Amino acid sequence: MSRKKALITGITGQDGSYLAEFLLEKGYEVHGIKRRSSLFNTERVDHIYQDPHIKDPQFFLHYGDLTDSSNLTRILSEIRPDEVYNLGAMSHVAVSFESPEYTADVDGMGTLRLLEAIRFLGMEKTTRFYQASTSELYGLVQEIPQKETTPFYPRSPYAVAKLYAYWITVNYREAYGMYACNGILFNHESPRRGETFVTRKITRGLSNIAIGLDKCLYMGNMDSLRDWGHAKDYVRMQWMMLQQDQPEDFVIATGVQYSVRQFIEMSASELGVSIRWEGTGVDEKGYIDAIVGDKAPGMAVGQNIVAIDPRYFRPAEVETLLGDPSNAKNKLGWVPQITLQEMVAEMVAYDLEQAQKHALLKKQGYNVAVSRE
Ligand code: NDP
Ligand code: GDR
Repeated sequence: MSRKKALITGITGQDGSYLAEFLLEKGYEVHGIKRRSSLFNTERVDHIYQDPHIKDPQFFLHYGDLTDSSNLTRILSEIRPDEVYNLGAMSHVAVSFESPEYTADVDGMGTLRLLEAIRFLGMEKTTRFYQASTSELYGLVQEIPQKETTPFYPRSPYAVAKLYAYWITVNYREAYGMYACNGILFNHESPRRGETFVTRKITRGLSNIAIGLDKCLYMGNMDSLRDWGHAKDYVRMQWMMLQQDQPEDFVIATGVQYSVRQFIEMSASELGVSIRWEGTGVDEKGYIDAIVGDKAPGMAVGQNIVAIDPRYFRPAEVETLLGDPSNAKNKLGWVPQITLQEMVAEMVAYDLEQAQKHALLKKQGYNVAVSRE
């Protein structure tokens, strides 16, 4: 039997890289779309890259973009994949307020372009389609916990674009009998998470502070509540959703919720740093909120390491998200295997190692800049 072929948009991102690994292990021929950039942008998949000159390669990258219909149509017609995973997106909620039109084009219209290309090529009955939908659709939550039937109330240009993508996926399923479905995924993280999402910003920032590469972590709303899982567990579910007899949309979550503040505490504790919160206000300079410092060699006792910078507040915030994954559990037998504690430990270990490498270079006299956002 010939190998199954999968096409992943967003393969260079967090989920795309884990999904590519997962599908290669399952024996798939894996194709991914990468964007042209002025610097290499394949760091997350370099370890699974295969030289196209070797015999029988199973991993292929194609230049492309979700804003380019003819490019998508050509790639699809060349590969004729059994499964398409649409993970590509401008995925940062705060940035979507800065670039709303681009976000709508990539995240909303991009999904339509892919679906329409599949239909145009006459592949709507043979190619299965997964859409990376999001808990951000619930935005201003109408029900706790959120499940597949909870009404949507998006709160950002990102979420509004993803709402279009959600419904156009449902529409192509109903109108053309396509096997197309939405995974409504709650936040999921890993050491491969982009550095400006809150969890990675925290584990990386605190690791840098712990060894003296930086002084302070500047945060936005630390009271927002999220249901955080591990990306590895969530990509397994993306694949499972395309292996059913009938297409169906599923919520993927852990069913447990923590605040950003608690995530900071867990990460600090993993680094052996004790945190004492001093206040909750915000002044015009950004209120210094946490005072710390023992054990960590790069910190002074009593050093202020966490401050609020109102620049990180969003024009409209999603205060609380908590998913109910019971449908995925009952119908597909999916349960997350990695706990939040284990994930925090993995992320901190990774970021501490990176920080130590930087510190070593600095000690050797190299000019090391620690970028933050
Ligand atoms: P990332 O931001 O890590 O990855 C996004 C990917 O999309 C990258 O490969 C990026 O390429 C690519 N991309 C961006 N713009 C375009 C474009 N115009 N054309 C083609 N590709 C593009 O996101 P995640 O891996 O975390 O998330 C994967 C998907 O799941 C996204 O759609 C996200 O919105 C959604 N999602 C994520 C959740 C999470 O908690 N992680 C939860 C729910 C949904 P490049 O590397 O060049 O930037
Ligand atoms: P989110 O993730 O917006 O939920 O979207 P993010 O990690 O960016 O924010 C989570 C919460 O933390 C608060 N926050 C901060 N966030 C960032 N990035 N930086 C800060 O300094 C900061 N301080 C506080 C935010 O206000 C927010 O409440 C992610 C993305 O992966 C989406 O693509 C995906 O759809 C959803 O998760 C589910």
